[in-house]
Amino acid sequence: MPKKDSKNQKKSIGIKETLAGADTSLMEKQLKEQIEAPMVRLSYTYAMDVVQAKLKMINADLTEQFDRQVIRSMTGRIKQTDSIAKKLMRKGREVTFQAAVTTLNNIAGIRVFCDDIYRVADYIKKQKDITLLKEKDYVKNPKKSGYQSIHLIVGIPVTYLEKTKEIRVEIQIRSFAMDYWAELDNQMCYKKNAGQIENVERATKDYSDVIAKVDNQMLELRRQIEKK
Ligand code: 0O2
Repeated sequence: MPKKDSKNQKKSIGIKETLAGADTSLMEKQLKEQIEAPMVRLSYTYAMDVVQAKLKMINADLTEQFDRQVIRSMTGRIKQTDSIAKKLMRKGREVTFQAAVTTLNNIAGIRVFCDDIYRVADYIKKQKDITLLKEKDYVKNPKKSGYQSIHLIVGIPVTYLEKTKEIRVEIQIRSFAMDYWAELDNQMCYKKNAGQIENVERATKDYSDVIAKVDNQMLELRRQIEKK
C-alpha cells in the first residue's frame, strides 16, 4: 500500500542508500562538524530562548485576561543532525550545512500546547518584535495523514562577530489531543510496516477528525463558561 505522504518515508530512507554515488559519509561528517559547531548551536539556542521568553510573556498577558493558563506548556528542541540529513534528502537537497540552514525551517522548533490555538497564534502574530516569515494552518487544512497543528515560522535576528543573521524558529501550536495524535502517527511511521496496516492508517485519520471535533466542542464550552 502506498505511504500516505513524505513524512511517512522518514525511517525507510537510509542516508547511505539514497545518495548513490556521492561520498555520503564525507557529506554527513562535514554537515555534523558545521551544524554542531558551538557558535551555530548557540545561535539556534539563543533564537529559541528568545521565542520561549516571548511566549511566556504572551501567556502571562493571556492569563491575566482570562484568569487561567491559556498556554498549558511548551517544549523546545534543536533538530538532530541525523534528522536534518534525512530531511534534506527527502526534499532532494544536498546534505550540506548551507542547504540545511537555508532550506529547513525547523532546525529550531518549539511546541506550544493549549486549547485556544487560534487565540495564541493571533497573539504571537501581533508581536512587533517577532517577524512572521510563514504560516501554515494544518487545522483548517489538515495534511493527508490527518496531521493538525498551526505552524508559525518566525525570524529572530542573532548577532555574532558584528554580523547579524536571521535564525528561523518553527512554532507548532496544538492541543494536547492533537499532540497525542501526532506522536502516535510518528510512532506508526517509525515502526516497521505499521503504516502498511490498512486499518491502522484509516483509524489514525478517523481519530484526527474525532479529535478536531471534540477540541472544538470543548473550546465552545469554555467560551460559554467564560462569558458568564
Ligand atoms: P520532526 O521529527 O518533527 O522534526 P517546509 O516548511 O514547507 O519547507 P516541512 O518542514 O517539511 O517543509 O513542512 P511541514 O510539512 O509543515 O512539516 C514540519 C513539521 O510538522 C514536521 O517536522 C513534523 O514535526 C510536523 N509534521 C508535518 N506533517 C506531519 C505528519 O503527517 N505527522 C506528524 N506526526 N507530524 C507532521 P519534521 O522535520 O518532518 O519532523
